[in-house]
Amino acid sequence: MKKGPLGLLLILAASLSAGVAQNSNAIPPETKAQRDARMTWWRDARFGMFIHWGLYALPAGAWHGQPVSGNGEWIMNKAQISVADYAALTSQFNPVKFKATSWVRIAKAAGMKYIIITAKHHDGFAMFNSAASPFNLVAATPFHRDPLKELAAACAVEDLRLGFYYSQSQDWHHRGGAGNFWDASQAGDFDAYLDAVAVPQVRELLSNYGPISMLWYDTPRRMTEERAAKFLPLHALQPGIIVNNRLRTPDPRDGSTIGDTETPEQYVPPNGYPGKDWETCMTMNDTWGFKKDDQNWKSADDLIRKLSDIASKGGNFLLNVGPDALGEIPAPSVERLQAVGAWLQRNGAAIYGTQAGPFACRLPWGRTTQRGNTLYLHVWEWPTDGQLLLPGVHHLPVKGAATDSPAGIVVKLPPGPMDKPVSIAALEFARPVITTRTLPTVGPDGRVTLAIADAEITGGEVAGDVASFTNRWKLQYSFSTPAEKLWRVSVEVSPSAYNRITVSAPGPFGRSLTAAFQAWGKGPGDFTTVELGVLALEAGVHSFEIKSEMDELRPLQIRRISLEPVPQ
Ligand code: FHN
Repeated sequence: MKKGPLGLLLILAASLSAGVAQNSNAIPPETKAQRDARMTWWRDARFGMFIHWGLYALPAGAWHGQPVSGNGEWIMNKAQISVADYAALTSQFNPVKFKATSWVRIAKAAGMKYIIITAKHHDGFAMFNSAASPFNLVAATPFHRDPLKELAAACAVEDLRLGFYYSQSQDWHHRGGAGNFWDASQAGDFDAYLDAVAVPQVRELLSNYGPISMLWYDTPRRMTEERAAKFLPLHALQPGIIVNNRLRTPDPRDGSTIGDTETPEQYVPPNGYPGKDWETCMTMNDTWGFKKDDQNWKSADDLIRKLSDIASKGGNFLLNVGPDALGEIPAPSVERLQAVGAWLQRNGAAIYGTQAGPFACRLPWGRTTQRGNTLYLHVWEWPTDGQLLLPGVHHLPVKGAATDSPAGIVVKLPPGPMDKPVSIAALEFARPVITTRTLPTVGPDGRVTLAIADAEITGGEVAGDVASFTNRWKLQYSFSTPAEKLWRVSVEVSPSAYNRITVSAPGPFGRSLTAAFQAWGKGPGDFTTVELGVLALEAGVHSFEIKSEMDELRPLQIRRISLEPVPQ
């Protein structure tokens, strides 16, 4: 990483954890038509259930009576619990309320089409019957049942696809597994661990549970190409399986990796990944694994809008639940899933089997998806005059009331919202809708200028060309650049105090930078240009994000962002 010019305090940090790019699908080599056929069910599905369930549900976020910060499934690491003490939890783990059919029916009623469950997370505990290690639910707990077997049977009955999450690299229990820095008794050879535990367990998972539709690897620390190659032949045990992009560490030369799906975590990429298959995974509160004190639930309305947003960008939504130690999905999760399911019952046509909407720009009133000649308008903000502009569309629908205007057709809607929090209106055209609007790109002055109107805004208020923020905020943009370059990023801002913000552009060369700046203006409307640092961007479409990094109130206004090429 290069350091940019330091007009201000600047820290550059590589951002390679999630959302890494794929460049090929090595598993197995196939034609585009074969790949499309293999991905069809998944592309149509759009909505799946992630389940993080393991021994960590027992401490549920507290150790020796003290709350432990971080995700519930990371408690062994965060509280630096010894291998022996953590393993002792097995004697009390007895999830007698677990009922595979209940879980599968909850997912199905929510409108989810597939389930991905943690077969083994970083704690190394297998939630299935494994001959490769006795540290598993069947051998080591009083429960003695194999929930994955039961889930496979229930999914077959209810016609849901099943996939397994497997932490191939991090394993804090077995000798040699990556990630355990606090208990010397776990030290060992990483390759020996892969050969003795991870590879045999993935083989078991792909051999003993009937049809498995997806394999979801995670945190590929130390997973070189050679090490990844130990797993690749196993995938042939499940012809047609879909594998995510986290088996191998990204290639340091270009950030590429292998696998079928991009995996943005806890965020919706502003422009999706055009031309790629991708899936946002997200928690409903702030943890993946059960934590009894985490009640910071996203609302059902928020989740429905996220599903609409993700579908509008051509992605899937893998929404997490963290069942408790007795084997029950927490009630707040079930309530939210019921609400999403009810909305999908009415509006599923606008989600399942659709493709990304045709608009490159942000639509102020909502989102769109399309299937064939049908364009689905996802109306988030009902227009007070009942009229919606479809910018850049200049042919009228064959079904649906609309008139043409220089900016695009104007659709006439009924007086009030038809549904909440998203109303769907379907327009039928004689051919698929293609818009003429394009993404922001390099202007005649050689710069990329991003206006507030180009942004996806979280946590602020817009008036004219200015967004005002009083607390946590985020601006997301999509833009394209024609050539690989270094760009000096600056922001036109009206600050009132010290601020710290991050700028990131995930992708092969995209990096993140954290910039702290101190600048006082005369208050709102007094703008100054603050330079944030330098980003390296390859040619293509970028998902660019700028957000606050401070919890305290730091009032701020932003007018525009600009990227100026750095002479090289
Ligand atoms: O460390 C894990 C985390 O616990 C969780 O499993 C998520 C889900 O995508 N993945 C890792 C972080 O990227």
